[in-house]
Amino acid sequence: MTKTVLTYGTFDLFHIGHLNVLKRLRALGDRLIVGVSTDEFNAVKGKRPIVPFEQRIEIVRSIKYVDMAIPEERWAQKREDIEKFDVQIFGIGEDWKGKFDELEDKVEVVYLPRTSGISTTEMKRVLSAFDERHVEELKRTLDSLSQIVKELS
Ligand code: C2G
Repeated sequence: MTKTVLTYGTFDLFHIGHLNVLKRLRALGDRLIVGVSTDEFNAVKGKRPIVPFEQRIEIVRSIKYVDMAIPEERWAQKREDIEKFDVQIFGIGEDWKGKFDELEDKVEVVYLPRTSGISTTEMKRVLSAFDERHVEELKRTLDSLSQIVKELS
């Protein structure tokens, strides 16, 4: 019998942490189905991805460990997807530990260790340093510094 693994995520600014968890999940079964959160559903989750949904799902679909990518639109869709795709294992990173135990009446629920040292949130924080306002601030500081240097010399 084909063992089907199911997971969900936003996969914004796709990085090695995303790749590792997909690779590990695929190794648990014969096929991996990935639900990619739509931009509307991310708004519900309080997230605003940088990369639009259409591009994120295309990237996930192109990962060799992924056999199928579907839109994730609601919290409640997990149970429907488990039925629809005849899923045996639900897996996700340990940052969700315990959050999906209620699915254990249907499937084996697995929480995998996260890849340390990389996160989309951190990447977005670093990128925000380059936004307009910060650059303007930087410019002003440099201008006043060069003014001081001029006055001192
Ligand atoms: N991940 C990881 N290591 C990292 C970063 C992320 O293993 N350094 C894993 C997460 O644990 C998750 C997957 O990568 O299993 C996707 O992470 P996100 O895109 O942040 O997913 P999230 O927005 O938390 O969506 O219904 C569940 C949600 O859709 C999960």
